[in-house]
Amino acid sequence: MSAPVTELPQPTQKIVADHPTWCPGCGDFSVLALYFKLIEKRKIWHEKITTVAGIGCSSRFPYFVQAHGVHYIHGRALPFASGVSLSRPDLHVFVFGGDGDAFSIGGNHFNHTARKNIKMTYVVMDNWVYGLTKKQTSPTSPLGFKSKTDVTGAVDYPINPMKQAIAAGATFVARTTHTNPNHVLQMMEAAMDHDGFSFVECLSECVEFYEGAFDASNPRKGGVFNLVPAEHNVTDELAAYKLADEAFPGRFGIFYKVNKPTKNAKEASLNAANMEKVKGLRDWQILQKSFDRLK
Ligand SMILES: Cc1ncc(C[n+]2csc(CCOP(=O)(O)OP(=O)(O)O)c2C)c(N)n1
Ligand code: SF4
Ligand SMILES: [Mg+2]
Repeated sequence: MSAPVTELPQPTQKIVADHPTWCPGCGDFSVLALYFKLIEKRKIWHEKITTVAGIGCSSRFPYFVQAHGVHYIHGRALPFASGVSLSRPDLHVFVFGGDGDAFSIGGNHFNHTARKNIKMTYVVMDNWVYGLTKKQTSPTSPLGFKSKTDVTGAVDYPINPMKQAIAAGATFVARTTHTNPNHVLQMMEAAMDHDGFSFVECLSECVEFYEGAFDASNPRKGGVFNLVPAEHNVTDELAAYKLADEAFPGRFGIFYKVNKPTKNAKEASLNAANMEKVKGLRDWQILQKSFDRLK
């Protein structure tokens, strides 16, 4: 098991938003507001949370959180967050980003971080388009979507983030939408409490370049918001995969959740065993032993 994350009675500093620069009406505002709500609700110390992201509109997230975080290289948020998570078991590590960052340039990192079960929460704000670079086809854009890279409509089959997460080995896989704030909060909270790699796909509308993309999932726009059926067994991988296969708007909630040893726990026990072997030695003596082995 990873070391428990420290929660103390009061945050040392209220975490506030630093002038988000998203377009008015962008779904990403909702995710940011609920992140603050989560931090406040759980009374997490300012020093005990890290917010990591890659590049994209959604990935600007850490700029708007006045706490420790990093706006890293496009698609490389997960390797950076892995280092933080493995070296600092006392922190909540949250990663936010877009569908392009997660599944295009960062696609391979997604698979490997999931299979290693590194403890962190990854919220992908999926808007089915590259927003920051002004409307290119993304890996989640549906067939026929007209963009600057597919002027006559997308021809490539989109990926299904939920199926991909389950198949890659993520131990917590959930889906939500920015138009249902209570549900976003619920999913982020459950993800944070999971000891392992937790993935949340959050539909987050790009009102500038893909307006109305998720109307079919929004009851206020005539759509339907269907929860994961109460009888669904979250430990049943095949059942989760079948849920993920439902046509849009599909289901919302926790699709899959299993407990498996994390890489954090495995590394911690390896480190402890190695430290035992060199007990009582000074740093230079340990170094000397390594050099001696090379002789
Ligand atoms: C190495 C590299 N390649 C390409 C880019 C250009 N670029 C910046 S953001 C982005 C895509 C962002 O899309 P997404 O992750 O879906 O985020 P959104 O803006 O939609 O929230 C691209 C291609 C870059 N910054 N770096
Ligand atoms: S371009 Fe789209 S994703 Fe980017 S801030 Fe504007 S509405 Fe949001
Ligand atoms: Mg996007």
